[in-house]
Amino acid sequence: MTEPKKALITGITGQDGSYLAELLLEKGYEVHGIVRRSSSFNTGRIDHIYKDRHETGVKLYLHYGDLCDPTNLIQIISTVRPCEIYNLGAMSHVKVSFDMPEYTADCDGVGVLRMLDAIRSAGLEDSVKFYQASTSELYGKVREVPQSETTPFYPRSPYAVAKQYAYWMLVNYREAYGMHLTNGILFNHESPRRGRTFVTRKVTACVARIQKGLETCLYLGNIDSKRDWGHAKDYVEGMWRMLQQEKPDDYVLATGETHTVREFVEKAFKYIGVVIKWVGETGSVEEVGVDASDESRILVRIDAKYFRPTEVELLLGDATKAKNVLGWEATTKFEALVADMMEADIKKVEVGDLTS
Ligand code: NDP
Ligand code: GDR
Repeated sequence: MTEPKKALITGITGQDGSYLAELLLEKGYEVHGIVRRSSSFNTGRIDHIYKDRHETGVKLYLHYGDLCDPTNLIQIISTVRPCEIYNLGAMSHVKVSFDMPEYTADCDGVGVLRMLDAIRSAGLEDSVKFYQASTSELYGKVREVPQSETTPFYPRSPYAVAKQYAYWMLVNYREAYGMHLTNGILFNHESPRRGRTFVTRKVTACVARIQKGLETCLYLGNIDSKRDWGHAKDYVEGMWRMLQQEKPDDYVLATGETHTVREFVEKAFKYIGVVIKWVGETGSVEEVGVDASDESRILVRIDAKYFRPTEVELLLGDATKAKNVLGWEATTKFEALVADMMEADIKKVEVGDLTS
């Protein structure tokens, strides 16, 4: 009997890590994940597969570690000796990166260099295939639409600058040492497992709670920015396909559609039968409902706290290369994505899982 392929995932407890772990287990991989030590449980997104491991022999193993701890990374990679590594771990919140720029640089930038050097220290540079979670945030200030692998970068946040360092580290090590290193330049992708501080999930969770009378108003920042939103399940399939290629390369994954945050909010309310009527200038109080003077009908308000010092106004991806080379296409588009997230959050509210 042949040994199963071994994959190592950093960020396995996050949105993408959890879907990717499921996908690789389905494909018969032995999956190893790096988990940060936390004073409270942080494995909620993978508990279902970890429990299965005890009951049905699913091959999932977790290791404590951190991208800021090089000795620990060398130890894990040398011991596990994976053939594929998916580096999804990151301080992934763009707004928070303005509050924690140095930590973000350490984790999202230098952390990637630590992973690459840990592979070399373990003597695996000729055998490992490495996926780096690069991002459409690299494009930042609009210079070309749609954005593809050849669009120049102009990062607009400490997060994006750190990710740009990582991107170029991969390119450099690929050219310098011939390693199989691939950047997946992924546009926004969401799901019912999306963290609740990202705008899509913040909206769907809040709208579901408003429907049940648990909340009265949704507070948002810039509702005019545009994003190319896909479904995380589609995107982890794309990550895997990238590492099945004989040669490493960089690929954009995107839906090819762009929508404003405003449209996302409208669709989410429409899902619960509320038609939004926006009033006021952008950036002022927004109002919904029939009677504009009725305070209780104001379901969305703008709060300056959620604006970023520099914003990425427009993201729209061109995933033609991924389609041609990987045979990958986004299967879930905007309307279906909102519906999937709304359906899940309404269910969560019903069973008491979204109490705050
Ligand atoms: P999440 O924020 O849901 O998950 C991030 C993961 O990284 C979590 O498992 C988190 O652990 C872990 N992590 C955070 N800091 C460290 C650290 N210092 N050491 C080790 N692990 C750490 O992000 P997503 O799943 O949405 O995204 C996955 C990756 O893809 C990220 O790198 C993100 O920047 C990138 N990306 C995401 C896109 C998206 O739209 N989702 C688009 C493009 C790129 P814990 O659970 O303990 O917090
Ligand atoms: P983004 O996602 O910054 O694109 O990064 P996020 O959902 O945080 O913001 C999207 C847009 O919505 C606007 N916005 C708000 N955002 C948040 N979080 N909260 C609000 O209240 C709010 N109101 C308006 C933002 O200004 C922005 O324009 C995500 C992350 O997953 C990154 O890790 C990843 O690299 C990129 O997507 C691609």
